[in-house]
Amino acid sequence: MKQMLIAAAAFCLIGCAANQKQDTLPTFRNSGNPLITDKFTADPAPMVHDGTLYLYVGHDEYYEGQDTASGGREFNITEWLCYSTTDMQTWTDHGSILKPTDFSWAVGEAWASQMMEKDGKFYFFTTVQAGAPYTGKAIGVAVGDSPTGPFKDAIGKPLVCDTMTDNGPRGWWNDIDPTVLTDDDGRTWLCWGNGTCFLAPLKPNLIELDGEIQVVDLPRYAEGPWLHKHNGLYYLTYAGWGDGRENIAYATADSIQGPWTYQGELTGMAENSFTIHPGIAEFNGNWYLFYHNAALTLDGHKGTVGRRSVCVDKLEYNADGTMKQVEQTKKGVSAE
Ligand code: FUB
Repeated sequence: MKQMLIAAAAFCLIGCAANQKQDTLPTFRNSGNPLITDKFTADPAPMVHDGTLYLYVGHDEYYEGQDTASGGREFNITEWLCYSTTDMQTWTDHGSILKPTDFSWAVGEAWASQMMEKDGKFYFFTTVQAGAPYTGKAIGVAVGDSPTGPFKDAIGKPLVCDTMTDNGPRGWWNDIDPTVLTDDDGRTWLCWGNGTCFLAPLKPNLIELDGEIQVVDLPRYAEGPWLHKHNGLYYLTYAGWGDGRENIAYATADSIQGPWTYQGELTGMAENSFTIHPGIAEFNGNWYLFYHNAALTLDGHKGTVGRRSVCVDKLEYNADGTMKQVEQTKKGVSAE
């Protein structure tokens, strides 16, 4: 009896501490696009779990000299942030959940990611800049017991590194932007790539590849793939080449391994931004397209290549399964 009382008290203390933490986190109202207005944010990755939509983003940060930078120095992204909502209107800011340097083999660059839950564990697939002995961009996987962490490197090395893929048009920069989808047979697939779109199965443990890396041939493919499924159809949505800047395009297939049919553009180019990046989720009976533009000015710094802002608009389907073109709106999905 005494043991049961102690266990109940411990359970209550842990539960109360978690609730207290949740209650003291900052919140904000959705007032249209951009959704997050106190920081520059990019590469949105939504995950729905247990009635809550979690949104993972890279934290684009201004640094002295950024306005004159060129080459790879446009970006200064040193952490991933997490936000959550139960109604798309009130959002909780969970702050920083992981940094690239939490991977012992990485040196920086918190580029695009996606979170997936399996058997009560949360797997964060993400892009980083690898340090020696690896070269170039690489994909890591971190694991935690809750959607907001803490997370730790699951394997102590890259899941995908530069030597594992052919260097296509983007060379050492091509192993970026992971997206994951679990098929009806329980097999999870990893898709990624800049310049070339790669696809490979994962082992049930989600931390090892389980077969050959295939190349998916997609018209005007740039980067940022996002896999999802709707009414039995597979969708591969990605940043494509628009008119000198990126737009969002997509393809559909009856199987994750294709063949993929190009379905055209889902959006035009993003306001003021060279890049755009899709993240798609169904939540409370609606479908949403998250993306980023560079429309926000913060502390006197205008939006630009490396100072982007996450946005969200509704996503709708036609009767034949194709997606309706998404107009990038100022109102977004704000109720106000
Ligand atoms: O945020 C850095 C990179 O820009 C991402 O990995 C790409 O998808 C593009 O949005």
